[in-house]
Amino acid sequence: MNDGDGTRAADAQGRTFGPLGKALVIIPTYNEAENIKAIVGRVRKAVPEADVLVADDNSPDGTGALADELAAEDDQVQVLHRKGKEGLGAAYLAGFHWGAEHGYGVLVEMDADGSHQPEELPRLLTALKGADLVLGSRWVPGGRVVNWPKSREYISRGGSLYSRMALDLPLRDITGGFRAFRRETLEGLGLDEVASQGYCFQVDLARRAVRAGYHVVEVPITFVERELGDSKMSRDILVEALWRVTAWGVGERVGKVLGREDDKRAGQPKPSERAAGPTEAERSGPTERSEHTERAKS
Ligand SMILES: Nc1nc2c(ncn2[C@@H]2O[C@H](COP(=O)(O)OP(=O)(O)OP(=O)(O)O)[C@@H](O)[C@H]2O)c(=O)[nH]1
Ligand SMILES: [Mg+2]
Repeated sequence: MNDGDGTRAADAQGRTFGPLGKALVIIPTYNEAENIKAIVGRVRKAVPEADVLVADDNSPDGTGALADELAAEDDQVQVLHRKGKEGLGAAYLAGFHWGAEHGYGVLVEMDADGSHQPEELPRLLTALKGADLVLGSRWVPGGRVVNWPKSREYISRGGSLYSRMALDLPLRDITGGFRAFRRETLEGLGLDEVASQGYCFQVDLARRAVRAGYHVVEVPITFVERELGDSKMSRDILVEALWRVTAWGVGERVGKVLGREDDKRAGQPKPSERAAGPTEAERSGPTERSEHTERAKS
């Protein structure tokens, strides 16, 4: 991989990746007044070349106004004021659209509460030189969580394990929200159809990226439990994740069975009978096929 100026990089399978454009770190906020200034300051210091977009859902605690103060002092900080609380997924979708419209080549997801450490951003961005999508991962070797009660760890590990099995994904941390996307990757995910809001928004994007054949890399991170402010995690968010992941898993399995029946009727060879590798149509599709095996990098 050419890590120098990043003009061209290749992964272990020999696929080459184009240069990374300018990065936008999107920070969704709802009542993060105690955290917003510190986190934006840390991002600006850790990756001075990147810009920051705070996507605030009209937080009653005045987070949006504090973000405006930061933006007034620093041209590389912008604020997207949204009309009310619509969930993490909607805030990210709005941030992605804003970033694409403004020509950013890399879109980063990061929480405001300090759980995602800005000092780890350079490692994510370096890994993105040889990938379509990089996931900050707690559950690959080298990844860990700090100050989490065991109950929270079980829920998170269980959520990733269930998603991994139900959706047959070769990934370890599927619910995490510290990620770096190439803009072209986001453009290939069909974001207009994404309706998920809470944790399952992250599962949905990971699932779409793997299904589209993108090269997804997990990089170990140290996740630190928030010290200030309140969690927005709720029972509703967990229930939404559970039913959506289950529905996707069932839907995909039914789709596969029906697809096989259609192939038989049309006299097509089954996928297992086909010569190895993607078809010409798949190769020339918008999303160049590649391996998307999990690989931990440090
Ligand atoms: N704009 C916007 N941001 C949100 C919304 N819900 C959560 N967030 C932000 O999304 C990030 C993650 O939310 P958290 O409450 O930390 O959720 P969590 O990390 O799963 O839960 P904890 O580990 O308990 O902190 C934080 O920056 C929140 O402020 C929302 O509805 N709108
Ligand atoms: Mg949090």
